[in-house]
Amino acid sequence: MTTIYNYIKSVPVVTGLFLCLASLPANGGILVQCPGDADGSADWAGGETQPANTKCLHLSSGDGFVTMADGKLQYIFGFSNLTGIPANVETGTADILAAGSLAANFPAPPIVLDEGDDVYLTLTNIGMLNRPDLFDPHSVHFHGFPQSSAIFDGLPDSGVSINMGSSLTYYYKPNDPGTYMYHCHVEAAEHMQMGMLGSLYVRAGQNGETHTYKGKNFTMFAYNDGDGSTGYDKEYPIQIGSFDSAFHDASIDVQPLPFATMFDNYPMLNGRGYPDTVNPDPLTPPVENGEKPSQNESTLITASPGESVLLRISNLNVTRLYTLGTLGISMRVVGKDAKLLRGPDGKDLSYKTSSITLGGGESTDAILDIPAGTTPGTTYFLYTKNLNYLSNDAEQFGGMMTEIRIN
Ligand SMILES: [Cu+2]
Repeated sequence: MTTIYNYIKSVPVVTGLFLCLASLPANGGILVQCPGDADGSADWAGGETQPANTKCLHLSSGDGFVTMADGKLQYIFGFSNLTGIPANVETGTADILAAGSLAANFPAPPIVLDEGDDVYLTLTNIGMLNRPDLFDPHSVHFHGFPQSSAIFDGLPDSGVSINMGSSLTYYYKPNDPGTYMYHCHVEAAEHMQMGMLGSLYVRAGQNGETHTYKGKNFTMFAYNDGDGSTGYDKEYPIQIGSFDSAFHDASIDVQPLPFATMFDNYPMLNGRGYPDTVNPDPLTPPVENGEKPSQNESTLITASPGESVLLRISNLNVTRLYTLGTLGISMRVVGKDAKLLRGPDGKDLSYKTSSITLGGGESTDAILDIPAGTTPGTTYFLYTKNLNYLSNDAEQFGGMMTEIRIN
């Protein structure tokens, strides 16, 4: 008797497919693709060879908790870094699930690329342990990336998003240096309010050359300026963000989410309110995370007299614009939205200011030129000029502020 199965089996291509599936390792949907890396760790430790100009990264998406500066616990969705954990081996799935569960970071791990890199970024969707009723896919959207291919752009409408238990390796070729940002683009207003945001920047191809600007030699530059005018000694990614605690509480309590009344009461830099912003270490992790660190990015800026400090500032906040300002030292704005501030004829459009205003999705490259005669021990502040947001909910003298310490 000819069954459908026997019929299918008789087709050589389909038989081949069955054989292929049978030969896959028993590691479910987690497959990390990274040239030269055999074990799926997204690195080349243990004798593997890294191809030139190649970067790999393995991120998880899932849930977890962070602690606000006033002690309030907040439930979040977010990304964490799984790079270095072998995924494509017998124990890979168990190891990845253990590392990626309740591991959400806020902000997401910063992604640092070099112009011209071949970038392979694998996202594994672990799922939300505290919301087993949800089956949300997630994605990575490289915001402002000018050479995006639809399939790797993270928009669920025009590309793909990653279901729970699955992974996808995104490919990028960043040819334009500048300060970008990344976020999940699935149900963006919800997933971004919940914390799926991070810094991303592309270092300039001009790095390594020596250019002299105003009597100082530089080998690192924000952009391919040709004249050293975007040269810097140190760089700091700073992401503006803020949370509406009522929204996060409704999420963990499985209640309707208050989209129309979204009102952020925790203004932050790199996922912390002052004074947590100046803590150089990861914050003490909440026990609710199984004590996995979830707030790893300090915003303490330190510099020596005479140094030039590049602030790579981005805003991925959902609800409003924020103004960041300095007191006693000006910012030299050399780039906006990942573009060098130059006119079509090459005219220098950079400017000095003590305040910049960014809406969601905008970025600014600002250089602090610390005067050579600055007294060590001097502290400047970088803070929001929306003074009501210098707060951690009901607590004042906090919020969106950090220190620039001259040593
Ligand atoms: Cu998401």
